[in-house]
Amino acid sequence: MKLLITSLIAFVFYSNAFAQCLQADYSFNGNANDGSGNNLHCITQNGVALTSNRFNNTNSAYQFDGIDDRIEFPVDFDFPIRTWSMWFYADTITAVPSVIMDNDHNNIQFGQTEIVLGEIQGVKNLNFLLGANAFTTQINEKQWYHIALVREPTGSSFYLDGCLVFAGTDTSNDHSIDGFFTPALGTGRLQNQFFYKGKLDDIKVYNCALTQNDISVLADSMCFSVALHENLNKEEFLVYPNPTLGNVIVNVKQESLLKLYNNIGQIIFKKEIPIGKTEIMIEMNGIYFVVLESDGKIFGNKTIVKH
Ligand SMILES: [Ca+2]
Ligand SMILES: [Ca+2]
Repeated sequence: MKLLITSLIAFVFYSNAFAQCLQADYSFNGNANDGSGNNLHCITQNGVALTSNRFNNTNSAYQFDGIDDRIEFPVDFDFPIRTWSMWFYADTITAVPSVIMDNDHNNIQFGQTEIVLGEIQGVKNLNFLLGANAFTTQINEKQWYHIALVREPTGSSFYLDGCLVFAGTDTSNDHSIDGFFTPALGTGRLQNQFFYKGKLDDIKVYNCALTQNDISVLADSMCFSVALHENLNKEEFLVYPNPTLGNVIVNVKQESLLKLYNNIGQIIFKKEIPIGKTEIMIEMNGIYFVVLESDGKIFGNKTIVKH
């Protein structure tokens, strides 16, 4: 099998090992319904409108106007072990904070969960909050990002574009003394201020703690600290020649999902491959990362160079 890599290949669906703990799944493809089977459908409010997603597919994400738009969840997902995963694209980030998601009220048992944007002295920031674990990192307007928050009884972990950016050990379950019992997207816990202007998509809530590798799968963005330093099962597959002039043979011992990333962590190619040899062609010179997944888990990765 010979595959010519020229552009992004259409994404394929495959089952993830962590799918069994998915509690709510909002693809925002045409509506705000929950696709997990639990029927936890969201309610859109004040004109929040369907828009294009990160692949430029129409009616596949929601646009918030920054004035009064919000999307309400039917329940508060107050799980002692939980993961939130989502994509966002902020049109503007200003000195007035804007809230992507706020799950915080006086009866919540396992801590508030908040994702807040704000500008301080010209720097645009993304703020994660889970209980009293907090982390701030600089981001850009008008760019899609994947974020994930993981809460465990021992602490919380925050991920940006598939990479762990913060691990906190606070277990105080901090929360506010007011707020709605059902969380919302696009506004703060009182749901009348801090409105978000931008897009949101693919909101997923799990009642388990996803791992770094799980989140790399969701983010379709290899974390380089994993790609370069984690010693995975490198004998499970062969990749040659390396360096290469263009053709690369990938030889695997199990059916796999092959992903090829460029040197800034963007996925440029994704394909299910059978047991044995698959030949791929790389056109552009550069450094690439071949990542193999099976059942939603990364089992190997290698760096290759195209001259
Ligand atoms: Ca509106
Ligand atoms: Ca979508």
